[in-house]
Amino acid sequence: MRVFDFNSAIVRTPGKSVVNGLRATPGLPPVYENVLAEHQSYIAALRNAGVDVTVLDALEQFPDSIFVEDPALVFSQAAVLLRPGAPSRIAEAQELTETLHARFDEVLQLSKGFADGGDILVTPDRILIGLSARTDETGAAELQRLLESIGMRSRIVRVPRGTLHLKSDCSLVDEETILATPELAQSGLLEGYRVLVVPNEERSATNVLRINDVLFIREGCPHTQDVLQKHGLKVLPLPVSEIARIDAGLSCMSLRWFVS
Ligand code: CIR
Repeated sequence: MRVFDFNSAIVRTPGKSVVNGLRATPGLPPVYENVLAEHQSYIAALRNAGVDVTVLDALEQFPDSIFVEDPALVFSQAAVLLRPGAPSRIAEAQELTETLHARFDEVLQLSKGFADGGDILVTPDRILIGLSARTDETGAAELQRLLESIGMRSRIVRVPRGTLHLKSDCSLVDEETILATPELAQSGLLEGYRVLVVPNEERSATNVLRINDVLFIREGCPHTQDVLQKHGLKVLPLPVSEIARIDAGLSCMSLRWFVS
């Protein structure tokens, strides 16, 4: 089984409060109805790719809770409840506890420090844990220890300054290849992987999502699409311009795993 083979996923419906989601730079907030439409097309794309999708109810008290990737990490054999680094998001993990216990025999819990799922890149031979403004050294070391306990190797790396999450700057597209921003590609951090570089003007397209044989990418990024198609990938562009207003991309809207 490949690390991007999935048949199960959890997503969470956006609440109306999503318009107040965190964002690093000022600008227009998203429009609720448009976020909802993007979310629905994302769910449809997951289902078309062969994934059984559980849709959780909206949580109005947590504007960013649509981004279920950040408060947890899931694998076939176990799940990990994380501690998101933004104060407004830390309690989102608790909201997933019941759902994860109902689906996984083993549910581990980060007990100290902070770590966001957006900073965790799963690759075939190791997991990269990015240190960022959301994931600190204590959280990363504790996560590394938890991963070891379930037989998974990881490496802690530093995310370039100003980048929200590790996966804002890179994504796994096949078993050997990572799509990355020019800075991350040159950083030496991805040594051992083949790296495809996102054209600088389309850097917001770096967060892509491989599901089985399809690669979801951000709509309206022709150069990135071209790079990926030339690499032989089957690409599916999806609309994410509304959630991009609150610094989000494609991986953050789901937790994905494979049930045998
Ligand atoms: C945040 O700042 O936490 C949200 N507005 C965006 C989270 C995006 N998460 C992700 O890419 N994993």
